[in-house]
Amino acid sequence: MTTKLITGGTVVSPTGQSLTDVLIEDEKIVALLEPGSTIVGNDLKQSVHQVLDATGKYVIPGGIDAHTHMQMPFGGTEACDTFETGTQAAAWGGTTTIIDFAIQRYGEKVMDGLAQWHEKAAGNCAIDYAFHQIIGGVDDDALAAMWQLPEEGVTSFKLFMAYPGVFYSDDAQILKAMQVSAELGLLTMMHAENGPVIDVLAAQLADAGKTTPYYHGVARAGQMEEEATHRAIMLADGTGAPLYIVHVSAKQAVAQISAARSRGRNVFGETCPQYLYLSLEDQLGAPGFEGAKWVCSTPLRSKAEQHHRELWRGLRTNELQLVSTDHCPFCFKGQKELGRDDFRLIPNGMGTVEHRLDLLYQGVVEGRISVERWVELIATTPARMFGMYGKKGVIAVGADADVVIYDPNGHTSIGLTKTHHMNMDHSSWEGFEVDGHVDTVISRGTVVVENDSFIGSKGHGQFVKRGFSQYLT
Ligand code: DUC
Ligand code: ZN
Ligand code: ZN
Repeated sequence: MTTKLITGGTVVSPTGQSLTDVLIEDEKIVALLEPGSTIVGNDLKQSVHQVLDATGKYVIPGGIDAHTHMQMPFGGTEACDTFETGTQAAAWGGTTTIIDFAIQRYGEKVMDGLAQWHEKAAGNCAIDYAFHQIIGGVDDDALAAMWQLPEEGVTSFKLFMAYPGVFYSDDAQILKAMQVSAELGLLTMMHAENGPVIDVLAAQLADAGKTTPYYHGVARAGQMEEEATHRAIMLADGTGAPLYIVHVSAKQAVAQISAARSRGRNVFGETCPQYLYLSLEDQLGAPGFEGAKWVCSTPLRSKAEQHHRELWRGLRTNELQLVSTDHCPFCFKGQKELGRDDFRLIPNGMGTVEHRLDLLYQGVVEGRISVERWVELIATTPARMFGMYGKKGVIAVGADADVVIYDPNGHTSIGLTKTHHMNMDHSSWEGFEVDGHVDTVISRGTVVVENDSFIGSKGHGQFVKRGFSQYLT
């Protein structure tokens, strides 16, 4: 038995904060104590194996990134973080659980795709991990296989209204998958962009010689996200399926989600740090081919159109419920470069898994969200949304000891030669200077990051079998 005491810190939950000491025994939190309490002995600091001083710091539940793509084959190449490098980078940034996407494509078996993802991840992760299932080919076989997912601990699946010929599902396929979702209580996650229309617009731009990364953002117009979000909501409405819209970037999509929620529908929305800070003008429009670093879908949107403001507002008012990263990193050399002559060939995705807590904390620094809401967005709601609450997402007796000691007075300089542990040859966040610092990260009772060093190990992370979403019961 190993015991640890986190002392002097302020424990933050979505409902408040208080000076509380946290006692950990092996992998679990076993007591929350008033500082100085003698209820479990007069000399607790002397009798535990390790004391972690959190004076002046926040003590928060470990972050849960509910949307990552480690070593995902995509865009003619493969996302360059492995489960090993990606989960280490996540740990550096205070994330102690990721939910990655297992993949099934047209003609493939769902259970084979899931088994393949287990093979990739098992024994390689520094932190705990769970899976969603991408259904990239909705056929009778896939529909039948969906019934087995809950017992595998996979209670959510992603469909794509974009990427024809790759992961795309047409409306009839979406309807059928949603019927299963409604019956089973599986959460339908939707990539909501009108792919067939986007592909025509992209071809027209390329034919007109508009081939730079900027036109990726032009082709994937806001109307295409708005329309697909609306259509997904209507299909969910008709079938009764619970719906979760991933990587929302357009303010019009927020309005669609918000309207559905006001009608009492089980519709949820996630956004990502890139949509809160980066833009079509500044990043996709960077000189030369530089903008390729920020080609992702949904795309970065126009600064002038005030999407950032509306997304922050949505996060504050609970029109959007959580912030994930859609971490899907590609190196510039040899990967992003595939599209040097044609933006359509640039692999879609960027890397953020390491920086989500810090980037969101800027919302607290700038007065956009409260510190309690920060914790809710990065840890507690992901746990509740994806069936892990109690074990994850909360500092409470009986919960896994996934804990971050966060220094609000610290500072983090992000950049390739500064803070950067993802397996990428560039940082999507180069030059970002942020207030706040992840000091200590504990994963199931083991300190994995301390004193600006990673001291965890490959294989410490375990697969988390998830239950059904707490928002649906
Ligand atoms: N969008 C991306 O940018 N990358 C991975 C898949 C996706 O939907
Ligand atoms: Zn997507
Ligand atoms: Zn994604």
